[in-house]
Amino acid sequence: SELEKDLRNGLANQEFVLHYQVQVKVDNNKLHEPTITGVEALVRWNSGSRGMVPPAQFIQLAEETGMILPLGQWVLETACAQLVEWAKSPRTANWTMAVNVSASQFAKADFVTNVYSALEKTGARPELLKLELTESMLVVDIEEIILKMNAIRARGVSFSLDDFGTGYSSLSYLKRLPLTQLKIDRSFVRDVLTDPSDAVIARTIVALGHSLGLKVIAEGVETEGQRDFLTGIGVDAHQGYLFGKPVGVDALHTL
Ligand code: G
Ligand code: G
Ligand code: MN
Ligand code: NA
Repeated sequence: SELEKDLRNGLANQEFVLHYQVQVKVDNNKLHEPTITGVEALVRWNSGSRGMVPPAQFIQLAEETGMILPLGQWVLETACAQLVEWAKSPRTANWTMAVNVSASQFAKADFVTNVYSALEKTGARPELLKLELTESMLVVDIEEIILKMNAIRARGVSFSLDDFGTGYSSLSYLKRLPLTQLKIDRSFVRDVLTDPSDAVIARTIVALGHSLGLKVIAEGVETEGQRDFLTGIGVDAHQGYLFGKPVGVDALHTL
């Protein structure tokens, strides 16, 4: 297709950029003074002919055509290079970097070495890199998945389970995966103040995560009410428009 051709050229012509959205820690006694602890990298396609294309319009095609592999590696290396850049300044030196990993990228036999390679090529501190997986990619060959995750964990890289609560998650699998964080999907956050079921789901995810020794982050936090409620039920970290939209690296430093 035309889009596929453009995507291929876009990769060759370095038309992709990363935007970053802050992740914060909120102290119950200082609700208005969140501390930035890191960011999530979100890819954007700055296409010559199409303008700024959001990932919803090209990630699926990139998956279907295999282009997600070079694109995903570019994202990983660029995010790691940004960590090294941030290491130079005290304000940003300890920021973590969350990177979304697609199913086909993770499924590749060389995924583990690709992660090592991004770290070695850039010199980024592995402890600052956090890979976001989704439940849907963790259903096939769980033993193989655990081996891969353990190999990456052994280098110090951590794992967050993205969109948690929306997919199929067996609790027995969840217990065995070397995760460090659960990310409450924003569909539960949106109406958490008005829909009692969403409030119960959010509380349950926090309890489940904590009982498994995991941190819990909420995404899609847009209002102070949501922030205060989520902080109150023990959420460890927040991400959402209330704290900052995904922005280019320069705009990030003026937040
Ligand atoms: O802002 P937002 O439109 O950035 O992202 C939409 C979706 O695209 C999200 O589900 C997000 O996980 C996904 N996405 C964003 N960046 C990347 C990336 O670098 N790799 C993969 N696989 N998915 C991404
Ligand atoms: O699926 P993933 O969690 O990787 O996606 C991140 C997506 O969520 C991006 O599309 C990003 O733009 C979007 N996003 C981030 N914060 C908010 C928010 O506060 N509200 C809404 N509606 N979307 C958000
Ligand atoms: Mn994500
Ligand atoms: Na998500």
